[in-house]
Amino acid sequence: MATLRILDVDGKVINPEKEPKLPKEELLKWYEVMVANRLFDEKGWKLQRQGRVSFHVPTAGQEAVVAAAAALKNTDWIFPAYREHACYLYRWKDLEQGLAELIDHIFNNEDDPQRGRRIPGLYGSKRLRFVTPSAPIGTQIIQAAGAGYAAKYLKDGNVTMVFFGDGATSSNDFHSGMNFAAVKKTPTVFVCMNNQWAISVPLTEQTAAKRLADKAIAYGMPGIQIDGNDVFAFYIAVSEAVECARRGEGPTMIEAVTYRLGSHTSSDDWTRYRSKDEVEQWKQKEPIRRFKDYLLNKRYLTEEEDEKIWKKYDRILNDLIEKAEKKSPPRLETMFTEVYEEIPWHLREQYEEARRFYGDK
Ligand SMILES: Cc1ncc(C[n+]2csc(CCOP(=O)(O)OP(=O)(O)O)c2C)c(N)n1
Ligand SMILES: [Mg+2]
Repeated sequence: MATLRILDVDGKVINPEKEPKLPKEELLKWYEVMVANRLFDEKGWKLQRQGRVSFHVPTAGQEAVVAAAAALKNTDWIFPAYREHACYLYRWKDLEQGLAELIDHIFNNEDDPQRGRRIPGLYGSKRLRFVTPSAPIGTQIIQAAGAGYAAKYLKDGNVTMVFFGDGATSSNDFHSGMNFAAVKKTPTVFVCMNNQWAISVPLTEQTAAKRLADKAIAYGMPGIQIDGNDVFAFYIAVSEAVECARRGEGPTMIEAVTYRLGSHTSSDDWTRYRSKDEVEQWKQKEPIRRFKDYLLNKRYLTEEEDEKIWKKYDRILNDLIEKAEKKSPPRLETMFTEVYEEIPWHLREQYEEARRFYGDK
């Protein structure tokens, strides 16, 4: 099967019968999320290098994923890995508020919803049904299969969508999750963000398969490969998989072929294991410029309006950073009170000891 692509690298529609018919406002919302995500990434990287935040997870090059969230209902569950910020931001009615929460989170300040207990980048929101990921690779795959099974049992009509990387396809949880979901026909959409690398391990060392999407065959579910830098391929593939899941026909695996333009995290340096040429070539195919060209061709956007969007989010993010940096760290007690519903005795002892040591902060 051919790779699904609707927008080519110049933003031209090459598959017109598949071009989604969506209102201009919706498409501009995707675009604003993508721009805000890219700027957040650039600023987050610099903040980490300046020692102002502790860690950063780059997302540049993978922003087309926004369209996957757009193909869901708000009651569907998203189980992200750690580069799906665009899906998280899309779920906010007010994008600025979403950015504010993300910025408070990376500063691990008192308004960070996770109160500093998570690595910056591994965040979630119960309200938005965007599940906090765990660090061990692949964990979210079995969680999404299980939550899909629960949705089927409850007949609540919801779908679970899970994101994981090419590296995660080598985890036991990939096998368990895919197999369970296919056997139980759970309403789950498996999205493999194949960005070609698992830290410094290239795809060729991860699998001998021609395409990761082919792995779906062994589990008895449909597998489709898409251009993961094409917002429309994302939207159409996820919409079809979601419809199939809601009809009770079970899960689908989507392999989104994309590229991580930055380093794995702020603890990594990509120049140590891949060529500048390779990165340059992928930059030509990156999703934001492609989508922008489409919007310009459609006359949904002008160059001047585009410039205004970038400037707007640059200013918004700078203001949020300034505010977030001035906020206090989470109160000491939140480390103990927000983990279990009732504090177990051993944590209470540790809390008392911490209070004696640090005072009542
Ligand atoms: C079980 C497990 N093994 C190893 C690691 C260390 N580790 C963190 S991210 C990562 C690479 C994951 O690559 P991929 O799944 O392709 O996702 P990407 O980072 O490319 O988005 C590894 C090996 C881990 N977190 N958990
Ligand atoms: Mg990867």
